[in-house]
Amino acid sequence: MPGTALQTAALDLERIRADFPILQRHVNGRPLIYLDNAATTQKPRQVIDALVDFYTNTNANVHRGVHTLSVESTDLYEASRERVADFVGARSPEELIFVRNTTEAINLVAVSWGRANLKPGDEILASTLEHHSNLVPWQRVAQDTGARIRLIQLRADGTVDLDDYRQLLSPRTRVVAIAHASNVLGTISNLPEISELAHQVGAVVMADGAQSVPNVPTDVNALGVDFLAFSGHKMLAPTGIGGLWGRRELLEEMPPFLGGGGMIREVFEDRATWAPLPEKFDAGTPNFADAIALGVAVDYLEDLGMPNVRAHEVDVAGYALERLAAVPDVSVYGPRDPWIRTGVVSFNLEGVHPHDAGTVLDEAGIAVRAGHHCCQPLHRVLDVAATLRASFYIYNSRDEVDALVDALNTARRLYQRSR
Ligand code: 7TS
Repeated sequence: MPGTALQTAALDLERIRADFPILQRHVNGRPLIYLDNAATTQKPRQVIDALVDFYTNTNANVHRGVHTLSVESTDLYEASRERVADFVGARSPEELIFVRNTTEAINLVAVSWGRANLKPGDEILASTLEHHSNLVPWQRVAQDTGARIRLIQLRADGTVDLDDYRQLLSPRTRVVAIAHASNVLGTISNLPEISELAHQVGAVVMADGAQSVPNVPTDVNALGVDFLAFSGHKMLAPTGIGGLWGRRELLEEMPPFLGGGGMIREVFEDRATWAPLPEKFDAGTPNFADAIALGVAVDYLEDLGMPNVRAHEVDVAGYALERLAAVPDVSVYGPRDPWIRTGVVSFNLEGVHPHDAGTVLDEAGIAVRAGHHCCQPLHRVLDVAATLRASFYIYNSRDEVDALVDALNTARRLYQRSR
């Protein structure tokens, strides 16, 4: 099953790869093969140039000055909010709060919405495959409020078990915290159905879109969720910027997360009133430079077309699933059908610790992640301490999958000889 040229039906890989300076790098004397995109993606020169251009020509604080640079900076910041809001299908940019990352977005909801709405006896449902970011903030607010967390089980193929979910749902359920896509199994959750069932019992849905917004066309209204969190750094943008989309009525009711400059309407000696959305959640100087670059990243993805991004990912991940299934001693986790998962493929090589296999791959210039990927409850269910994970994005090719398989075969031979 030989790899094919740098071309899939969906994307012009040669052109895309030329946009990513880091792909020219060599690692351990070999051309870099970057397969750790679920951890963070590389940046195209359009995003890097936008940052340099902003700091070179425009830099000024936003919403604070009457001078020209501040007005220009504010206009760019708010224009970016509009583009990012539109990218996830928001009805209005006021529903899009800039945050540092997915983790901060979920903490914002858990603290602000959770403390105002949860009481003893209430239940928070999350699934077994949640990243710690969509579990630990809820555990903390549960401890503070007397609410209780219950985990929805997975089916054998790693998808969220909707029968178990239906059984757990009750009038006590106040919030359902669920990943749109798993960062280990790649499985995509059926959010429209999960949201409809949650709403029937009066619960809100906090969707963790860290692994879906970069890969899958996203429309918050079609998904039916109430909150959606995502990280810019996993979708070509700089680190330190991400988004929280929330339904306007909920965001309006919620108290601010952080207090300080920018989020107030009026301040008195002993109290203050809050600015309207989205400023209510924008305390202190925001990360405007990176927010502006996130808008450029979104433009880059929109130019490619999210359906094409998705089709390319299905092609490369599908090819990886096919090839890995044929490698002796390799077990792949999650479903075989690439259409019900994203470009994340986790696996183990029998008898070889994931960190050792990861080191052999690194010697071949291949970057993958080894570990529990911040999903310890899931790894307990999989009954392994760690896995190897290859995660593909717009610049990865079938040829790189072939190189991964060759390097895994090298690791197998090396460790079989030493056993
Ligand atoms: N949720 C999911 C599903 C994730 O995959 C991650 C990051 C997060 C939340 C947290 O995102 P952050 O930007 O706030 O850190 N996942 C990974 C990963 O799989 N490897 O490194 C980071």
